[in-house]
Amino acid sequence: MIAEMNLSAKAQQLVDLEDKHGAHNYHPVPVVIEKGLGVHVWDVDGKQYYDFLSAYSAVNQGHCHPKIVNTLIEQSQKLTLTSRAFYNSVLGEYEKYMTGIFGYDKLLPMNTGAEGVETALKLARKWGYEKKGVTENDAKIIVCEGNFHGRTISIVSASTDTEARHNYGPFTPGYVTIPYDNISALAEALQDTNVVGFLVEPIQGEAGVYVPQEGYLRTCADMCKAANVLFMADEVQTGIARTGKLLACDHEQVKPDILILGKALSGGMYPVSAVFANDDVMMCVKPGQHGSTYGGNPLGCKIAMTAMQVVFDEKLAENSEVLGELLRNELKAIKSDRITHVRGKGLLNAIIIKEKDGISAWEVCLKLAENGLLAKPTHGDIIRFAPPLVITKEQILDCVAIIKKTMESFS
Ligand code: IF1
Repeated sequence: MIAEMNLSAKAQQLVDLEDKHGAHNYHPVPVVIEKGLGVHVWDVDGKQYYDFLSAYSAVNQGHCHPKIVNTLIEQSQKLTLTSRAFYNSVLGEYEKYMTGIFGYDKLLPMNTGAEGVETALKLARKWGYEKKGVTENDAKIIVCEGNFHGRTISIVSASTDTEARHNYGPFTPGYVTIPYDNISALAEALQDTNVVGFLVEPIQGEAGVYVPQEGYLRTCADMCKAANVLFMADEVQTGIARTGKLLACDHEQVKPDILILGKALSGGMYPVSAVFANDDVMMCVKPGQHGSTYGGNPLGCKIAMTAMQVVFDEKLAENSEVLGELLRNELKAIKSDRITHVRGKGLLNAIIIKEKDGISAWEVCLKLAENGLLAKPTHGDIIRFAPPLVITKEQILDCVAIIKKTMESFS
């Protein structure tokens, strides 16, 4: 068993520095990254890697995309933050651009994914009381087992992951938890007239890239509509071309009542998240009832507009669809009794590793890193493969060769 990797003195020193002065809320793969460009990153010793995590799908446009960097430089020399106490010259243009792309009346700007989800939860409750007529404090929101929506108290209150919840109580009430990818459980939960929203990931990321059965999202959305319940899609990870369409909901022509985006909305350059809804829902929130100091700042807005333009100009959704298919086919063709399953959509993929002779997903990831490809294990036996969407066919095949060689080194 390979417990740790041999780090250079320089890398070890940087690891020790984090270890000594930073909270121990992560267990990173022992690689110290210094530089990134496109699909590649380099560590402090100059070793080059393919990035197969893409900061959990935040850098879909590739590391340090020159156009996005340029926008960052230009806008940061002009105006970065005004707060929402005043109007700024970029926000309106940004809201028009984004609502035009995604087809909603309004956008509410926030910064992180978790804030976007919090905003959606608050919106759903407000709509429930003010439009649906639910008695105050009785609103319920349906969530799924195995969900990941962020780290705030109200969001971990909706989580079923003991690690994420343990000793963080008391929790926010008002959730109904049902199994993911289960239509009859949703039908039953929707019987409760106090339910105001159903919050769901189109593909469960943290659960291990769990792709629901075809038609699940369509059926859920239709059922929510019939029950006068808001269908709320957390596309923080699946959105912005990751799964082969601009939104994962687009695979089933579903338009959520509330759409949450984050991560790749800014191409990994700056924290930008956004919540979309039509007026019937969004106009429930009045001045003073919600907000954020940085939300809607001109720097983030400009960056996000360029990041979206890159997605369209470089046809990243199309590339993700085609190369995702290729990647899965090539992974399935690798003959290794250690890989028990390959799944995913577009370039959001995972392989399941059967632990054998002390070799688990962690050891496989260490070996992949040694061979020049960075990926992160989840749940002990799953490895996510999600490269930046700017990757080429040749690079995908090169990566498949690295993965194949790595698996062969264990047999
Ligand atoms: C970490 C996971 C991925 C998300 C969805 C909201 C958020 C996330 C669907 C919150 C964030 C991240 C956070 C990151 C690990 C990562 C993750 F493994 F934990 F589940 F991507 F798969 N909705 N996901 O996936 O967004 O507030 O972080 O901006 O280190 O916690 P955030």
